[in-house]
Amino acid sequence: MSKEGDFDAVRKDIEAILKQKGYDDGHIGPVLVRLAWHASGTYCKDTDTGGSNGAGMRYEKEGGDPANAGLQHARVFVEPIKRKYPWITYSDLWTLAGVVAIRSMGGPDIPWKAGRSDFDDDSLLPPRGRLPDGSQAQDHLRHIFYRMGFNDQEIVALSGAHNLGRCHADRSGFEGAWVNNPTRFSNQYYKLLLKLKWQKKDLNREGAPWQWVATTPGMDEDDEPLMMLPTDYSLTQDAEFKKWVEKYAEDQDLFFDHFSKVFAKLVELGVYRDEDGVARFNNLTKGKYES
Ligand code: ZEM
Repeated sequence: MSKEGDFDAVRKDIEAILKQKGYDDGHIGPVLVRLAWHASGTYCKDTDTGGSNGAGMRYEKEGGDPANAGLQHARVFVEPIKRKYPWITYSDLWTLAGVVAIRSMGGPDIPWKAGRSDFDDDSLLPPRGRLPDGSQAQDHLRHIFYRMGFNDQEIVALSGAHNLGRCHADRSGFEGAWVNNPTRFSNQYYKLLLKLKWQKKDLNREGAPWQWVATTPGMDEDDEPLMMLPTDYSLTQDAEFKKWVEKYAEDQDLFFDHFSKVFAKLVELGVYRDEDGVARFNNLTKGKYES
């Protein structure tokens, strides 16, 4: 039996479940990273609501949001760890799982602090519609990520998480992976954005009308092409964003350094710790959702 607060033991147990034969590319790391991101990306700096406190996806109101489709798999994968370490909050577990997964897939170390609190019911959840929509473009990215308090450089660095994992037709409507080795963290996403000849492919699905696709020279004809969301591609169609795409394509160390900082900031959104180290809730408790 591990002692309360032994986060190193939790980290080890998360690492031990990452490889899962029969799930996607044999690895649950990418979907855990997406869980940490969606748990945090509801933050609004103007109202100081949302963010990684609360673990609201346990409730239908947030968990059933179409934007969160597929994340029930991630939550089920980490449930045995919650049962083994009942003292950890879900909001700490989900953010820690993302950080551990990134490191384990060859990514940077990311500073992580414990202390998030879980909601006891669904009365304090942020409204739906705060997460980005992949079928849109750079104006939408700015609208969504400025609301969380990120700048242009941070938007491009965060987007590099799409070096991991894939899209699932039955979750988002989009399909395929961004890179050839989607369980290895690198700056390949930026290189491919600039290098490949991207073409529009119609999907004709609600929320996912089309996406960009391309093949790399080594690929067979019947291999699944690589993909980019309209939002990913828009990073190359905007001078300020493209500048950072080029820097990160050239310099993986710079990308890892910036990604570590921005992911650490992401999982801290809306978290304020009292002197005892426990994060009470932010303005969610003050009924600010009327506006
Ligand atoms: Zn994603 N993301 N994301 N993302 N994301 C998907 C998958 C993954 C956007 C988006 O619409 C989508 C960030 C930002 C943005 C990951 C991490 C992060 C999918 C596919 C979509 C549609 C879902 C599916 O079908 O399963 C948009 C528009 C974004 C705006 C920039 C940020 C920030 C992330 C972390 C820092 C990851 C790891 C995945 C892969 C999940 C998986 O199951 O493999």
